[in-house]
Amino acid sequence: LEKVVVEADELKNHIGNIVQIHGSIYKIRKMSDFAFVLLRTKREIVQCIYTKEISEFPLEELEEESCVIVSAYVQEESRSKTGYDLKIKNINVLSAPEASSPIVINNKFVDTSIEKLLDFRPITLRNEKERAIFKIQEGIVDGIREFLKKERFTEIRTPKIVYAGAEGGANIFRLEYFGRNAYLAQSPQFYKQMMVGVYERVFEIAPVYRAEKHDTSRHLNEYTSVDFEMGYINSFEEIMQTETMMLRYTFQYLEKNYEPEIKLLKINLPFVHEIPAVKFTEAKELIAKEYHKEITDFDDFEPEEEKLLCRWIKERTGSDFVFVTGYPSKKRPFYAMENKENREETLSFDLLFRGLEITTGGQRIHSYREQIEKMKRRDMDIEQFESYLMMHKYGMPPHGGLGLGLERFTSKLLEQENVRFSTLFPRDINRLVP
Ligand code: AMO
Repeated sequence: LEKVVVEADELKNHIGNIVQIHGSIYKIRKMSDFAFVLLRTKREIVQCIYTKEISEFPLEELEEESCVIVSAYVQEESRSKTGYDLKIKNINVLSAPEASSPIVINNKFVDTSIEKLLDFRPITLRNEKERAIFKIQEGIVDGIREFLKKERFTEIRTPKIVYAGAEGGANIFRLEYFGRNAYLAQSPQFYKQMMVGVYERVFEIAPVYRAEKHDTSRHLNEYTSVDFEMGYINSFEEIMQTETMMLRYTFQYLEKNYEPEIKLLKINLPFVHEIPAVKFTEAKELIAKEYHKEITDFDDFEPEEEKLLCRWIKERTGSDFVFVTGYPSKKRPFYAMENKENREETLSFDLLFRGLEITTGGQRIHSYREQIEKMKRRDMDIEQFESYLMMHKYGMPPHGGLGLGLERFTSKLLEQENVRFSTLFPRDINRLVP
């Protein structure tokens, strides 16, 4: 019999052959006269069978989390889910662990606190479900990227060490840069706008930094921002339309390419048709009226209000998403374009998904004069922003875009309680290690 080196997803093509496949021993489950040896490969957990008749070594020699090359016979078996059994002939141990895992990682899920789950991240991620989360996240990014490229967006990479904050507020990390002040980018806002003047449509998927001092289930200090920016738009609604199509495309992409993970994590993929939109002020009043909630903050949503609005929309329309438009100017950064009819209001929006804000977007000011005027009204140091204002000064099309928080999006898709579950190695106010 010929011995071939195979990947897990090729096994079905090798019934009747002896194959070699490598991976880590995920779990050994002893039965009365044989044992299941589960092999963790790149994406699949492969079930192998140890039997005294075929296997040429004692089972006691095997240890969980050993890295091995398995030689096995792929035998047709109609009772098996896969249509075959993988009977182990021999195992070559390449590396054995020094100690056994301090946390049980090979059950259906890792049964521990979120702190331990994250403290032991390098190994807890080996759990089948834990690692599937980040395959889904990969699929989200691939789907988004494929969609945006199809729509003729150019992918860019912008600096994360910057000279000024783009989003305002106190949540900016400072650092010393060869004797000068520098910051960690809160967003690629300035740079993606500049690149609209170059490529018309651009996007970036990269880390950004927010010095959030609050320990909440939705705030990270480092997260992945999915940003796009497009020129020659007629209105900010065009950005919302593009995001709607992007989400629809991404869910289809996941459905097509991530079936095993969708099944394993029991993901409920939302159906995206048209996403309902409500104006900010109307949403505030609606929540107050429907849920007898007193409005305490007239300029922003409280987390509870985001949840209630989503609930209301879901019950009325069936949509898991809702756009909220016309956010108050004073809560939006200086680059946001205002509604000419009502200066208190911006031509911007947020997208809420299953109770949480996952996107902010809108139209930007493209006129140099208008931008300078607004900055003056805000008492900003115009000189400091000279390099940003260059694009306005030397010609810019009407444009707008958005930023979507990848971890928030993933965690809501997976209906998790905390954004950290969808962050490989979260950075929060208490966490820098691992
Ligand atoms: P904003 O500051 O609203 O907008 O951020 C956009 C999206 O990023 C996510 N997000 C976060 N995720 C995890 N932890 C955080 N601390 C955190 N902060 C924000 C959210 C949010 O909706 N430049 C604009 C976008 C634009 O207009 O293009 C911006 O950064 O999902």
